[in-house]
Amino acid sequence: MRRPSIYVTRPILPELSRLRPLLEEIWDSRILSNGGPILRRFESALAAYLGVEHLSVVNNASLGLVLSLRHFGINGEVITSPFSFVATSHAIRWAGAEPVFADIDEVTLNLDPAAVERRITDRTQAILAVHCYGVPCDTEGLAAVARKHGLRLIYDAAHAFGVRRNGRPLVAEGDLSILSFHATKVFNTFEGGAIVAPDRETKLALDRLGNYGIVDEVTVVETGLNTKMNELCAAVGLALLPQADEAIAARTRIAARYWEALAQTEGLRCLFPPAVPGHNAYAFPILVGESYPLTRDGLYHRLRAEEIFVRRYFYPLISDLPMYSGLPSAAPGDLPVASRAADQVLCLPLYPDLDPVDQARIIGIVRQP
Ligand code: T4K
Repeated sequence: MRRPSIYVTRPILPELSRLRPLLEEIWDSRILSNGGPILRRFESALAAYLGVEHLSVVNNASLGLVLSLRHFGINGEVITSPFSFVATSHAIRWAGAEPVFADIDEVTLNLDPAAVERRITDRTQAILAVHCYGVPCDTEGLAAVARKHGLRLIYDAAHAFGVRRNGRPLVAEGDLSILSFHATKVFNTFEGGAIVAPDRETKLALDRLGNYGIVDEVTVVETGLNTKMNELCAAVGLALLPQADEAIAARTRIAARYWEALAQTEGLRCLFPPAVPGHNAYAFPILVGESYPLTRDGLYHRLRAEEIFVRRYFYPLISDLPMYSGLPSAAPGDLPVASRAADQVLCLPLYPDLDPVDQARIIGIVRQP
């Protein structure tokens, strides 16, 4: 019998019994968008879940990033990680600013504060750091650099849903943090995201900028954008929130199985132990080193031949893509850690209902390719 394909991730979906009454409410009210009642309830429930006071839900993280940069009027240089999904740098360009790439730390694969500091010029206005795979950045180190040089510190927290450190939500760090609720994420609203803001004033300013800059029927005060989440997506979010803890717990169990089975494999480095308290097990990245029997791409193709669709998140480096590779900061020789990580990384399938039999098969192949 042909085995079904296995993907790197699969979305969780809300119980239909929880979603149905919300759909009926939408059908009754015919309020589909523009800060509707379900969106407002979702925002409150989400803030409570994340342990923050103020946030603005948006229609995706990419626009959330653009909106955040525009909110601070950032149009100069923004220091960022080349080891991320391309949306991070694209958002900088769409905001009217220019990405400047700095190298990452060997252990966390997130921006190295010392490398960031070396990239600062008199045009630098902000740092856009990424908590890659939900692993926290060196937030103290980055905050110190930002403070010393008067820079905004914004976090692309697309992967960091629910991550807590020392009991504190990671998304409370920095000036703003942007979450993604795309289908591929730990928590999803089909498409969506949120910006965590430090106070109500900032939240309301973000909401206005994301609603075309409209104040009232006759007053438009700025060149805004449309970043509103519709009621259907908000309903999915509201109905799914009660399942978030169990989803993270299930991911953590699966990550733990990978760790136990693979951590000692010659030539592989599993990026982080799964039992780090407060982590969300966003992904299970491995680095394929020289003493492994196959190259990273060899293992990628070996698994694909079995219809196991692992992914090379994040290869190629953003700085190697044609629209960025000409930038002075994109020279691979200046980004040695990021370049090596991009050449070695492979993300194994990880999602709450990954079948243990399938996982055992994946582990078997990775251990003996
Ligand atoms: N910053 C960072 C650091 C990010 O990682 C992302 C997004 C963003 C910003 C921007 O967030 P959003 O603007 O999207 O809110 C995916 C996602 O499209 C993207 O959201 C995500 N990061 C990135 C890491 O991955 P692809 O092109 O690799 O996705 P795709 O369609 O190949 O999907 C991967 C696998 O997921 C599929 O093989 C099967 C599964 N899948 C996917 C979808 C869309 C499903 O089972 N159901 C689905 O509906 O980019």
